[in-house]
Amino acid sequence: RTSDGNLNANTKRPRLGDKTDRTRWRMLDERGRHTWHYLEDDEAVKEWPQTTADRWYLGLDTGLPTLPQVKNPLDSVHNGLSFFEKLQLPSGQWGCEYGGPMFLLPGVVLAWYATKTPIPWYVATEIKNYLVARAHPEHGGWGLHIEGESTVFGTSLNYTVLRIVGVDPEHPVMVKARQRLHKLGGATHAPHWAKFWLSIMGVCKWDIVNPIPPELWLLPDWVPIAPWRWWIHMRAVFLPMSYIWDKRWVCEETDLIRELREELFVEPWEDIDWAGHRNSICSIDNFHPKSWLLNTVNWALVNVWNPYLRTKGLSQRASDWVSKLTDMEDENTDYADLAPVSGAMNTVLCYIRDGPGAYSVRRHIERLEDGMWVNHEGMFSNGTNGVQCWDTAFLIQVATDSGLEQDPRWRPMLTKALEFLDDQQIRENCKGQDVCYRQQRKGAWAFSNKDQGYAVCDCISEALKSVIMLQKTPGYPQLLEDQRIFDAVDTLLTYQNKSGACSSYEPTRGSESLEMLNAAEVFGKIMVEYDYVECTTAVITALSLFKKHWPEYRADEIDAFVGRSLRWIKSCQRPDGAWYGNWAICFTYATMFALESLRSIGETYSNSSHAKKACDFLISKQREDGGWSESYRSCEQMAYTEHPHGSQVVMTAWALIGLMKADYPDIEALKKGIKLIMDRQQPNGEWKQEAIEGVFNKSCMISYPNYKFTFTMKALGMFAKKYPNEPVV
Ligand code: LAN
Repeated sequence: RTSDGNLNANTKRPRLGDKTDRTRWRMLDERGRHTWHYLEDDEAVKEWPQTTADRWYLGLDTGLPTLPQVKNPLDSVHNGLSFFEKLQLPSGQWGCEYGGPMFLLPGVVLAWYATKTPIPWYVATEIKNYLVARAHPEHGGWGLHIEGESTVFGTSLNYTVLRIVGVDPEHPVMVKARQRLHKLGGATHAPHWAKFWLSIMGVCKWDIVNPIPPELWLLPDWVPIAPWRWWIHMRAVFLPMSYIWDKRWVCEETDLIRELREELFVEPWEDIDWAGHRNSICSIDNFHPKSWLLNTVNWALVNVWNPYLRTKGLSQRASDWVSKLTDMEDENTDYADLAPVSGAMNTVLCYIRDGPGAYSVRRHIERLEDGMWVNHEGMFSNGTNGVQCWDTAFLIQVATDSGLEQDPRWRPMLTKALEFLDDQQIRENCKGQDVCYRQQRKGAWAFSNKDQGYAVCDCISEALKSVIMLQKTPGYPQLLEDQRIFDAVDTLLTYQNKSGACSSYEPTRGSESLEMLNAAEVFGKIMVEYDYVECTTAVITALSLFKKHWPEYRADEIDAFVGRSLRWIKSCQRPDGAWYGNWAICFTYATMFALESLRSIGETYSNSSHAKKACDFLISKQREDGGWSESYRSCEQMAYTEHPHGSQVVMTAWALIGLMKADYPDIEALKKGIKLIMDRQQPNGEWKQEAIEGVFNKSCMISYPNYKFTFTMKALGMFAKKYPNEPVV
């Protein structure tokens, strides 16, 4: 790292290159912690050679051989596994980029700026390249996510990032972005989170930010709006936000900041009525308009409470408590934090509180690296510090669903994957679990890794299924003794909602009406945990598999749990036969899960009206070429919408898996889809990236690049196992 600390606009900006030498980038995998390194020194390059995985992530030629021509779906799985095997990392998992949202990188870069963290030239250069590559081709600017139209949120923040890394305001991409931003109303029309970050920068004044009182954290637990009831990501984000808002902290003013004040607004900066723009928001950004209730509360907080009623004593107590909770979060995650959004904010909090150079600040800055990724376009921030446990569990299931777990060819790869899950199981509950409102997690798996350590019920379930299936296959090491399996089940059994369904990180703790206080504007369904078909199915299938092997353990509770969950799944089928998906796009994804749940109690096309209706729905969406093609618009509009780019392999795989789970009788329809997936496989066994696959909070899309391997192979493998003699090509 360079040592010229300050990034003052005219003096010490990072040196910005056109591009870096891609052959010098390396991804370091330390037991599932990823960090990217640029080797400037030729000796280092020799000592640490680039791996196939590095080259693949970076879009460089991997030199992997052309594989034997495939004659049937199982050959195709073998070729896919041969390719994917080359990407397995030393710790046993598959590293993966996890981009998509366009508001993550700004948090990280603005946190660097606020804390005067130097940005090495190669990082600055690749961030610039990424954002230039991702500017909206037609309108300029950036959206909420990579496929969305440009918004004030995306444009004001990413424009700022580009200026921080040293891009000239007269660069054509900047000129176009600025025009777009001004057309949309300028940064005064940004949503809450952008106003928050820009106020830290001193580009906006704090009066433009709707209140985020830390006092909320003093509410007793019984209060229906108390923060412990919120969805965990809201808690994690509003915690540091409230501390920083309370201090109205602003970083040191620089030339760059003064220039941004000229560039981001439509009106002269001195004339802006900051308080008057608290509620200004561009209509494209305004996915979830603030409710009348929230507007009233905000009005009262600004006009009555803050000037007349707020007391120093109470606000101090509140902010001390917030600070303590932040410390607990940092300690429980070794400063990795729940995700980069809150991680960046916690970094700023520690900088304000502990001062530059403090351990908390240094460790946060190191940990922010865990979320950064480099691909063929450049550098950006992932949605989490990786997808390690999740993707590893699915890869194991590719083998078990295809009947390949006994094949000695794949045993070393699968054993390594099992070793990774063994290493990553969370063995203890959090310190101060009840004080910091954390869910029991002993025996669980996180989505990413153990450092982050947040249990999610479907991540526990998928990992648990994978572990059980491999350990019950002769010849695999018994790495997890029974007690560790029971720990996972004990934790899973804490996850059921009253409805019978499961949510993500915790059972639902608050009412849906808390959505009236959703202040983020750009997301929907964000305030509390909801019932999710995907998560519920994962838990049902994990508990059912467990019960087959350990029929005695907590048997009655498991039966009751599974029964309630299944009733819930049936109850939320839509009249058209589909289920709405919350974590990937969209009806295709969720319907696959629901059909898997139905299958687990023997309900299929021929004997269940639910399964039949679901299959009919899926088949009605199959395209001429045999594939499926759902657009992210489905998630926003809650109605099935086709993707303009035509069939997608990942969606095709989801639909086929669902249909096969239901024993859908028309094999010709299945064969058409299988053929499409096989035809898209490259001669080296890989599949190419197509449209974005994942979603959260209804409006924001996120990439799951490994799905084009895991789900395609799973569909092909299931077909091969089910119809071993059926010719497809
Ligand atoms: C994720 C990623 C994984 C995902 C699944 C396991 C797939 C899902 O089945 C349950 C929910 C979960 C764990 C999930 C929740 C929300 C996350 C963490 C994300 C989509 C990745 C990024 C997103 C996070 C909220 C991004 C930060 C944005 C805020 C609004 C704070």
